[in-house]
Amino acid sequence: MTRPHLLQLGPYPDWDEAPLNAAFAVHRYFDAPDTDAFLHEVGPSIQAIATRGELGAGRALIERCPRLEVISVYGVGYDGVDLDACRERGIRVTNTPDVLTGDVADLAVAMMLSVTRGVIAAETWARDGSWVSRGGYPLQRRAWGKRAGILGLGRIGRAVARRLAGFDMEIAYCNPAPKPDADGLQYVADPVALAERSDFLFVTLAASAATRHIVDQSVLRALGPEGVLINVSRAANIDEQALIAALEGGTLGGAALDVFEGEPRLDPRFLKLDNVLLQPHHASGTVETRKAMGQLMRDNLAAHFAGLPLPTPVL
Ligand code: 8YV
Repeated sequence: MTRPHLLQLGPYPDWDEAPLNAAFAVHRYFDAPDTDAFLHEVGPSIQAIATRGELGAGRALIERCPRLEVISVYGVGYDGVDLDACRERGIRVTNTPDVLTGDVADLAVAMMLSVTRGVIAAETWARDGSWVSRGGYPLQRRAWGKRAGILGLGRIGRAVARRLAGFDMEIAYCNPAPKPDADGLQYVADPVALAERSDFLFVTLAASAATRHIVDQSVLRALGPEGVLINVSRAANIDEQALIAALEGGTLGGAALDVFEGEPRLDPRFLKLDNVLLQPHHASGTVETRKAMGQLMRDNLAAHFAGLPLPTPVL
């Protein structure tokens, strides 16, 4: 039986590459020295695209693949996939929800603790002799018992809230509409109002054109000089220029970020700031979760080509 032709947009761990290569005729876009020439050659044969959350698949690429039937995203976020282009041609889109929720929520909480207790700089203090030469580490800010805001009460936002309940925090959330089953969390209709009543503001919102820069200057101002922003969603949900200005000017207490505009390259101004924790977009990055993501990505592709219902369809 001939294997369907698949365009692979980025690398996967070896444990995913092997089964993908066994089931598909894989064309590695990211290895091509000249992607335009590569697409000219293989584009007409492509029936499936395997991509990752942060890589997506834009209209121009989709248009180069006239036989494309399905795009399978290794990641829960599909904001990088041009859904309109897919709808126009009846191209199916799948993602990997649920399997990564716990790990993303774990890292969000770790980031909160790390930034408010100065865990990274304290480690340097112990390691570089400062403890001996300068004495005890400067006092930090407490996490437990404070007020947390969850911007976006989806699967990941709920998992963050469940974890924070163990920190005896007052937790509120903001969503386009109140959730009927919000586990007793307080609903706040407006992001500025949520930031005003938060010490820690978690951004766990699925990104879309409608949420672009939802965390803007006014939200950052409301969070204030003692407030901390934690983003494990997408950089586009935050006005990064306003964020850097607020961190530089001290009008925002701190930030812990797993996602950046133009990642993996960071705005160099971030590197000069000591009130920001920088993480390399790895919230879903555990062996257990990445294995489950790879499996689900392949299960979706296999179901499509077997004519079966897709396990986790977006479109
Ligand atoms: C990435 C993500 O897919 O789930 C998402 O939307 O952005 C991540 O899980 C992951 O970094 C693999 O590329």
